Amino acid sequence: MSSGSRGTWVLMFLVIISSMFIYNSVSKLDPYSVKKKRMSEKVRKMFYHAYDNYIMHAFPHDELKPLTKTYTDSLSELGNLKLEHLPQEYNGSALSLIESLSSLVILGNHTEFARAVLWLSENLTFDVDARINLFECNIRVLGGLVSAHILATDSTNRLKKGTYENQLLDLAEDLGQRFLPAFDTPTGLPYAWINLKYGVMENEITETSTSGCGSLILEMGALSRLTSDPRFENAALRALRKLWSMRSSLNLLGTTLDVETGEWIEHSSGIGAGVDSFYEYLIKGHILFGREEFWRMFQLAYLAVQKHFRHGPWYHEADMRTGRATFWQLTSLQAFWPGLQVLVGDIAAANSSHREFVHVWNKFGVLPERYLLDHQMLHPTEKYYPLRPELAESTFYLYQATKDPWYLEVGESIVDSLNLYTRVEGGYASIRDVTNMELEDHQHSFFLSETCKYLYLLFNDSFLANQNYIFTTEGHPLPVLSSWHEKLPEAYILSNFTSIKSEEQPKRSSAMSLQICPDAKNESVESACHIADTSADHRCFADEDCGVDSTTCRRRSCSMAGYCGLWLLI
Ligand code: DMJ
Repeated sequence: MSSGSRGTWVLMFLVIISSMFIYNSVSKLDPYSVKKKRMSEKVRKMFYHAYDNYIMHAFPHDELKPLTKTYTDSLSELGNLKLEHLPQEYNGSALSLIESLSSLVILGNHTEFARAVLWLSENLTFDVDARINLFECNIRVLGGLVSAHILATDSTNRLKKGTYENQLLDLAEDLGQRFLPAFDTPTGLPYAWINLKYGVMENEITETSTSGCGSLILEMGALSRLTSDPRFENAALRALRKLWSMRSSLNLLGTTLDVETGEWIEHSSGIGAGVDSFYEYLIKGHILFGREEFWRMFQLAYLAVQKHFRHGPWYHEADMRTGRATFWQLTSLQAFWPGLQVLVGDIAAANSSHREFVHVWNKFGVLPERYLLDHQMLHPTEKYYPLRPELAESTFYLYQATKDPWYLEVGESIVDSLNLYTRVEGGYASIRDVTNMELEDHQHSFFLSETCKYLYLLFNDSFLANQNYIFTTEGHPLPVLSSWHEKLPEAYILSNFTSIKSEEQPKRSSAMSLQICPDAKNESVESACHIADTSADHRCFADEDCGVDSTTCRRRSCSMAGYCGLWLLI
């Protein structure tokens, strides 16, 4: 061989080796990182467009009216029940700012977070003559304050030393105390409405919802843990237990009830309005506090839903006494359910429902509030889309669990629709009618606390790296701390939630959730039950190679493809 051709061979050899090296390192990178970066920046800008307009035109009132660039003091109107008169004294409680606190942290804007904390510390008071909805105030205000307090005091030093002296916790404690008179009923079930200054008003209505009684435990439980005052958690627990005792023999609950008599008013229910977060708080309450009791309730409740409400990928409503179908409707709020299913590892069912919601989203451009499945048409009056987060939330959970890039596509189309139909100069406006995209002058605070947050986390989950958070129903993160767990929960045996097992050898399908079981090497991650997989790359030969999921405390198992995960047995 001549020296020239030898040189060519050596060069080719080097090119092949280096391209193999480049290929290897590139293939180890996330192939979607460019798209994720672009999209997370887009969502960041969306958040600030909504937030800055709120600050400019509505702060310190509750919510922004983006079309007229004015404000609404909505806290006392939430819950769809109107206040007869708004007391003069009530001037809003900076609701949208409170809702934005944890989003600012997730976006890494610690300066604005510090400014907001300072303003709230100096100005916020709950000693106002305002009749507020307990459930809404709990998830939005109490949850926002408690979560932000934890984010302000964890080990990350987001706030400059010495600038924070638990003011948010003091505010939360004050608010929690103002909630307590609502629970003073013969049943322990709380009134839906309470006046922050004067307590339960004379002749107050006694009707409330299942969510109103059963979705308080995360915020009030966390408040008790932080203040060492057990009254908040006890009140929420008593109400939840009473509610659970009212279930039917089918383990179903209704939608509305009377807090004085403990009798059901509306016996029909589903997984949407008035009930949704009851289910959510059973599983999340179990995750946060490690209570076996919540897990037992959740299992029975979840199985009853899958048995009586599920129809293929859809969920209809049914009478709690008979299980007979009542309304065949898809509602926008139901879209959170696939996200909840990811938490328990029922990923195949989550994926199939999520696809249907996406289909409806694509059909209308956004998700209408109510769609009549039996008539394949929109509900005549509930044609609105108030910037709800539920589909984005489920998309985020499913992407976390599966890393299937299809969910990134879904997220992108949600972002595009929001910008196309709802973005106006003064913020983001709700849609009054999805058939003509007529706008309504309202930017709900959950757009800041949830919709933007879940979309951002879908594309940039760095906030979650090596952390172990659950999100309240309003999207406020709470860390899962071993010190909050009453006892170490047992590792749960995988169960087939969705369908009854018929085969002797169940097949393992669906996706793994690497994200949920943190890296084996990371000892600092807080969990009451986490047992790392034997191998850091989560590969396995048998179930014994897999550990215990840090968030749900369920045992992971080895898939056919040789990965540990929360697998669904079908
Ligand atoms: C939010 O306030 C919460 O997600 C609640 O659980 C349901 N409704 C809204 C968002 O749609």
